[in-house]
Amino acid sequence: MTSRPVIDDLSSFWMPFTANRQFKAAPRLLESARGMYYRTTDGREVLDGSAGLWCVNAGHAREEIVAAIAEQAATLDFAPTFQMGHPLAFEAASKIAEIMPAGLDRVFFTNSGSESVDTALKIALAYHRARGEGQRTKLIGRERGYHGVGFGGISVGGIAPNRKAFSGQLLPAVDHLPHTHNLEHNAFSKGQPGWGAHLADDLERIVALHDASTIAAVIVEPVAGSTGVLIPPQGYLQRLREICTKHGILLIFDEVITGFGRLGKATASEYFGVTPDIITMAKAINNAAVPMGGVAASRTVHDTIVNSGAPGAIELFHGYTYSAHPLAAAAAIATQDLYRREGLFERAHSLAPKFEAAAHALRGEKHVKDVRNLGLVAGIELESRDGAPGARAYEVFVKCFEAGVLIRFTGDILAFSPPLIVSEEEIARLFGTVRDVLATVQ
Ligand code: PXG
Repeated sequence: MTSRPVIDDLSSFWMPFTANRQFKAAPRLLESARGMYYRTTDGREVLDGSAGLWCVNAGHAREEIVAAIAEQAATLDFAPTFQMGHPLAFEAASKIAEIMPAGLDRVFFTNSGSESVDTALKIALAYHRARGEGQRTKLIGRERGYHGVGFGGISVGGIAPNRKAFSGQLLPAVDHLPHTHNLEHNAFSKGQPGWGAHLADDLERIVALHDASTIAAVIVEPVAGSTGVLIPPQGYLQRLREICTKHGILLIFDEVITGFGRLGKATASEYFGVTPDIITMAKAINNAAVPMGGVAASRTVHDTIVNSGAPGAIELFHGYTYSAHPLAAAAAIATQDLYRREGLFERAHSLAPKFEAAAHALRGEKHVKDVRNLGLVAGIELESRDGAPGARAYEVFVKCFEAGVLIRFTGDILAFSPPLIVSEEEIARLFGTVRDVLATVQ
């Protein structure tokens, strides 16, 4: 592969969720990728311990996906899906529907997780209105929840810095459940922690405060990823489901990170045996080869909305120019076929115990105050430096990258989510590198 000259003007690209000035002073640039590895512009190989941003679950540049996109680009580059259609849109939706929990087989396509969240929240409001309970408008999120960056997503989300600058214009009818993170009770839990199911009961308090007749939906990540890998306590999601059902509130699982094999099943819903009314998805839907997201709604939700419109009327005033874009749809079909053919969800399931052992082997290393994990996700929480939260994890991240391993961090929590094709040797290298780096960090 020919190397392009490294661009020397980095000023025009305003980078997302990045310390722009810090990055541009010492950039980290990726040039190509294959399988488990990135290659940097200075020719170094980097083991991908984060599946890009939790999204390249089948590994990079998979031939089948590349070929499907190339062929589609030459055959039908774009087709509208407003009052028009193209076959791959329907095929992609059917393939996704096949692996969703029973009954959640109506799929709306978006281009990102943020759009999926806004779509799901709007569907929840439209559903209640269609069934004559249009006063159900309140949306309940959770502290430390991440639901993307749209106004809906940051409103139900629970990350202070994501809300602060925009706080004057967040959605007004929102409340939040408490988060479930508690190291006093749950530090170094392997898999689901035992303590904390009762935190779901706070939904009863919220219902008592606002009255169920005003609440449309509860949205949570089954496993919170971006705020530092928060694993739900045993019984917690079941309890949320029961309370929602009791009060006629829709339950939305934001599976943007947990979908498509991350926990060793197609969805976290399947993994936990808890079925929500709506699932949002995005990352890994098509191996991140073309931007795409989706929302799977139950037939009840879908049919209530679609059957409520007058014949010939548009039932849901919502959609994106690129909903089910042909290249994204082609990539989704090829990716879903690949996941199935290679048994990648099962592979994640069978690797999970080894991944867990490798992560927990870092217990006792300098600065480590918690290790937590589920499926092929792990979080390692570090003690923060006095007066400089996040600085230590950032240093670990940079040093790991220099040592040839890409991880993620948020605050002082390191996050691990390799592609599902990762080998046992690569798992060992991933955590081994972090161990070596931790020993060098103050
Ligand atoms: N919901 C969840 C649960 C997410 O994790 C989004 C929605 C938004 O998706 P988009 O496609 O709009 O970014 C996300 C995204 C990280 C990291 O390293 C996590 C995300 C994005 C970028 C980085 O934790 N999550």
